[in-house]
Amino acid sequence: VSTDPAAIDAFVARILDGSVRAGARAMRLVDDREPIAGAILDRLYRHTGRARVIGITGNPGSGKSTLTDRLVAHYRRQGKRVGVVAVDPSSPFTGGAILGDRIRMNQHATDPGVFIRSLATRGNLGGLSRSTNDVVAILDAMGFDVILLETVGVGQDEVEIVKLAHTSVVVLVPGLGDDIQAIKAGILEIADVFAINKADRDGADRTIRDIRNLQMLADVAASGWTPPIVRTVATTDEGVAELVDAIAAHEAHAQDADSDAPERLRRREAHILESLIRDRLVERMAEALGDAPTRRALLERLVARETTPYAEAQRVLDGLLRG
Ligand SMILES: Nc1nc2c(ncn2[C@@H]2O[C@H](COP(=O)(O)OP(=O)(O)OP(=O)(O)O)[C@@H](O)[C@H]2O)c(=O)[nH]1
Ligand SMILES: [Mg+2]
Repeated sequence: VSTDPAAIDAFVARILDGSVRAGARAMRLVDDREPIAGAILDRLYRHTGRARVIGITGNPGSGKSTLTDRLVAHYRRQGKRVGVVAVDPSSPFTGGAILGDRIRMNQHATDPGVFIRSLATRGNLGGLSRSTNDVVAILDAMGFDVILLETVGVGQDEVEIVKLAHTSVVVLVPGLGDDIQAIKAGILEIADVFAINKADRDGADRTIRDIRNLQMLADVAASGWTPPIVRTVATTDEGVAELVDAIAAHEAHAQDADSDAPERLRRREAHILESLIRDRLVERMAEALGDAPTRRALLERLVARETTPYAEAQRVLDGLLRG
């Protein structure tokens, strides 16, 4: 893509037209941190905000990808176009293989109404958040109605990424036992819908009871929305239609007077804005700290107490603010 404004406009028009080639190309530009990506995203952004972003978060191996694969099939039957963003997929989609930058789910590989993209956890916190935001914005601009965002729900990165979702599904498996106590704060905060996947295993009832108890203790009903708990067996599609209904109910609740949806939309923009600023600051900090020898020399001076991190931090910040 040339930097000529007319060429950028033409490229942007192709993305808005839903061209898979142009969309994939834009994502590569984002990945490679090409400066032109910023200009493209800036032009696309006004056309975004139509897609419904659904986060699918859960522990490794809880069945997120299998469930996502099933959800795609359900939404396709409703005639919706579906984008999938898998952040750090440590295991491939069911029966799929990673082909270039596209994970192909068996049944959806040749469906033009489905676009699947994986993102590796490689950069810093802001970097991953920002790439995810950018890819979701491109899919949104391409006209995908639903965007499924699969993230492993363990680290801070993922909690950040979930802020992008309009509805966030937390996938749990039976037999969590006492673990649920450890994760309760985190999951209660982010879940709009619980999927108890692998419900073909023992212990699903117990897990559901545990969550209900936690919800009661936290008095979630007071917020106007009590996250429904749906049992699923992703491998056989059992309960997936009910999960789709629970997600739709959460979307419908956004119209209610007591919904926090307007506040969430603002929080979503705050998250995107702050990710951009943080990511650029981190980049510029790295530049300001200089090349490896310069950095090392500074660290040696710190070790020798010839200077202090307080003074050096101020010096770097002053430089950034002036520059
Ligand atoms: N018994 C049973 N197995 C399931 C179910 N759902 C998924 N699995 C299996 O669990 C394993 C992990 O499934 P994935 O969909 O890859 O899980 P994931 O959460 O995406 O895993 P990561 O991306 O590695 O975190 C696979 O072998 C699935 O076939 C289920 O409902 N019941
Ligand atoms: Mg997965």
